[in-house]
Amino acid sequence: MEGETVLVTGAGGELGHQLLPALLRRGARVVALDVRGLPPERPAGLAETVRGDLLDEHLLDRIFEVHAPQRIFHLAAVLSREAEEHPLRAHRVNVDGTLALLRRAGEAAARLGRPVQFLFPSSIAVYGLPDAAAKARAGRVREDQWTQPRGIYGCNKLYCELLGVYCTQRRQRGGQSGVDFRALRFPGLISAETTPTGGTTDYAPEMLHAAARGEAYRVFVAPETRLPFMAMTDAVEAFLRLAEAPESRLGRRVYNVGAFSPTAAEIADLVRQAFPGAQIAFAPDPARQRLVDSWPADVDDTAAREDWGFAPRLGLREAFLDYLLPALRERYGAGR
Ligand code: VAH
Repeated sequence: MEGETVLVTGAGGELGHQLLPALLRRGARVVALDVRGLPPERPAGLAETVRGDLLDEHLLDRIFEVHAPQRIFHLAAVLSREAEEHPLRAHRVNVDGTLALLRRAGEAAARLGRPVQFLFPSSIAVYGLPDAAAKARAGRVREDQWTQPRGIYGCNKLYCELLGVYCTQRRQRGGQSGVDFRALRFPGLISAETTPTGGTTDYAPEMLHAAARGEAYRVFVAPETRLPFMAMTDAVEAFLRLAEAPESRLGRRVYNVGAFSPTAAEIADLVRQAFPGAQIAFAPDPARQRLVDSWPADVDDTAAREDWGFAPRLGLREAFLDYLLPALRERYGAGR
């Protein structure tokens, strides 16, 4: 990645917060785009920081003309809860925005005479189990199972996966340069450095950060709700490992990745052990419960492990003890 120009959309978000420095450490020339701009603590050394809208055609044209990115990490998205509340805006950002970027990536590849790599954060939201009983029976879900999403965000992500695969297959059939699309179906992600906005897996990081701040928290899913999660550090490492994998190693373009699959009650128990005074109550929200009941309890990530060596470093206890708790105690006060 040394010396390559990499465009990151949604760069001001949670994944971007840790991806940007990781790309800079690999010697990439990073262009960061976010509709809200980047937070003050942005990393030094970015080639350009652009505050702008992915749907601004002229802005995208300028970025591609000036920078001609060789890789794109397309993180910009309206997440699941917000997407349910604003489905049309979710479609415009999640689908129309992705299509606009795919089109320009293909055009840039033709000009460059080499493929432009397009890294896409898909989600376990593309899966749709009909109810909690089917979810329990399904267990660890493979990439080709249960892809009937119940939420608009999952529909958006699944369609964008299909668009990316289509663009890649056109390149491979036609022989001309085009898009090298690669996607990970991320589970819920937990970061010590940032808190999420607009998601449905947010209860896990929100519970943890609230306890570290000494604030009470009401969990919006039932205690028995089980979902796959991973530490943000492992998510960034997986994304970069996929990006750097030789294309010949890829048996597919869309991969599951996971690390641990606790219930919400198990997360609450770990938080209470770390912060004995934590006030955690369960108050399930029916709409959000229906959504999480349609997402798999766990994912089968064998393909990622076998094809390109995916290997998360942190299981549930290590994520808490080695990554999250030390960082949170430093962030919110050593005494907690
Ligand atoms: C969300 N964090 O909650 C995202 C995730 C599995 C869902 O993609 O919307």
